[in-house]
Amino acid sequence: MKTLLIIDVQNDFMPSGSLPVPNGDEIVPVINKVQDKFDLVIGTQDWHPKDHISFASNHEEKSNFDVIEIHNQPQTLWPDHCVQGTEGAKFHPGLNTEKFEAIFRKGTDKTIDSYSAFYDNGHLKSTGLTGYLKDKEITQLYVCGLAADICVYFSIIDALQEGFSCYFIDDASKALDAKEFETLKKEMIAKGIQIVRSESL
Ligand code: VGL
Ligand code: ZN
Repeated sequence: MKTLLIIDVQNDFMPSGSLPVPNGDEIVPVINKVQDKFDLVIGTQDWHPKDHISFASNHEEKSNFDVIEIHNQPQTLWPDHCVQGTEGAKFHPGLNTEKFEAIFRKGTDKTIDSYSAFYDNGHLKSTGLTGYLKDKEITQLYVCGLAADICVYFSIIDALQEGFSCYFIDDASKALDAKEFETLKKEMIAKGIQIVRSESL
């Protein structure tokens, strides 16, 4: 079954949101169009409680984008975003979600961040996505969404480690830091992830 995993196409990651990804809204029509090429479509949502550890507002004397250490790992402190139940956490209103068979929510534990759709950043707890896909005997995964250099990147690296063949849809994704993402893209290619464009699907 040809499977598409759409990462975090949510209002707060749009140009008018609280953690804007440059041109993030441009991928919405591209994602709507490619969904027809897939037998199984799954979405994810970043879904934080208000007191989430990744929000700078929950740390005294810290600013947005400061980096601190949590569980022996660097943690960027973000503006409040994708708070459970808020407008910012909703999918972009133009995103077609009719074909979504399942939605996996992540970042729900206030004590740890979760960039990947598969595991939290400490790789302590699984979201259940691997089991869900393996039950369906999925072996290949196409991944796209926001942000290419954060949640899409960590999801695809975990997917590879879980044994899936991975395809990154370049024009259906946008990065927070496009320049930094060029380096990560080279790393993805070196690891065996294929970079594809939506027209070729
Ligand atoms: C994301 C930063 C913080 C993402 C989520 O979806 O890429 N980035 N939380
Ligand atoms: Zn987040």
